[in-house]
Amino acid sequence: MSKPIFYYHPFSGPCRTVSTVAKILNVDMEMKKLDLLTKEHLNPEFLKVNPFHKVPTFVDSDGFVVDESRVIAMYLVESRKPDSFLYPKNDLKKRIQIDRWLHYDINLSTTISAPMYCVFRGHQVQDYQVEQGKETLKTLDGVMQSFEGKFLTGADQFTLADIAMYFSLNTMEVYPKYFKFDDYPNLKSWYHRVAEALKQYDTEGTIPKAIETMKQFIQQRAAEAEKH
Ligand SMILES: N[C@@H](CCC(=O)N[C@@H](CS)C(=O)NCC(=O)O)C(=O)O
Repeated sequence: MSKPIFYYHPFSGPCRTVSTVAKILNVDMEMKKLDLLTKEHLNPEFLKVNPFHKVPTFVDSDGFVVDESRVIAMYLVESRKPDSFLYPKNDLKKRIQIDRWLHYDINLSTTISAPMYCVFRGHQVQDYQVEQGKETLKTLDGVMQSFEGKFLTGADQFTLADIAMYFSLNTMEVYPKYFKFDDYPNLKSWYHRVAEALKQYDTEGTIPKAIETMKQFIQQRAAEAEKH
C-alpha cells in the first residue's frame, strides 16, 4: 500500500502540528512541499485535491482527503493509534477537554497571528488587532495561573490540544513586536513546558530550525515594509 501524502509548507504552524503528531505516532508520510510564496497551492492539480487550497492537507493511502490541522491530527490518532495519550479513546471527559481547547485554539491562533500576517502582506497593523490580542492573552494567562507545571487538560501529560496551541503561539516567538511572552508569565512557562516535552520527538531539531527560519523571513518582510 502506498504511503499517505502530506502537503505542507515548513513555515506553517498548522503543518507543524500535523507533522509532530505524525512523528509521535510513527506515521510515515510522503512529504509534498507546496511553495505558498510562488502560489504552488493554487495549481489545478492541488485544487482538485483541496479546493480550499490550504496546507496542511493529508491524503490517506486509500485516497481519503482531510484538511484542517486539528482534524487531521484527530484522524491520525483515531485511524492509527486510538489509545494514544494524545487523544484517549476511552476517556470521554479528557477528550471533551481536548476538544474544548482545540476549538478555543482556532480563535486564538487567528487573533494572535493577525498583526504578523498584516506585516507579512505589507498591510498596516490596526490598533484593535493588537488590543484584542492582548486582552485574549491576558485572560489566557490568568486561567493558566492555576496550571502549576501541568498541561492544558490539567494533567502531567500533553495532548493534541497542547501541540496545536503551541504551534499557534509560535508566532509570538517568531514576531514578538506586539505580543511578548514576558508579559504573560504563566503562558510562557506552559509554552516552554510543551517545547521541552516535544524535544524527545524532534531529534533533528526541526521545530526550532523552522521557528528561526520563519523569524528571519518575517524580520526581512518587516524591514522591507518600513522602507516604503
Ligand atoms: N485552519 C487551518 C488553517 C490552514 C491555513 O491557513 N494554512 C495556510 C498556511 S499556514 C495556507 O494554506 N494558506 C494558503 C491559502 O490560504 O491559500 C488549519 O488549521 O489547517
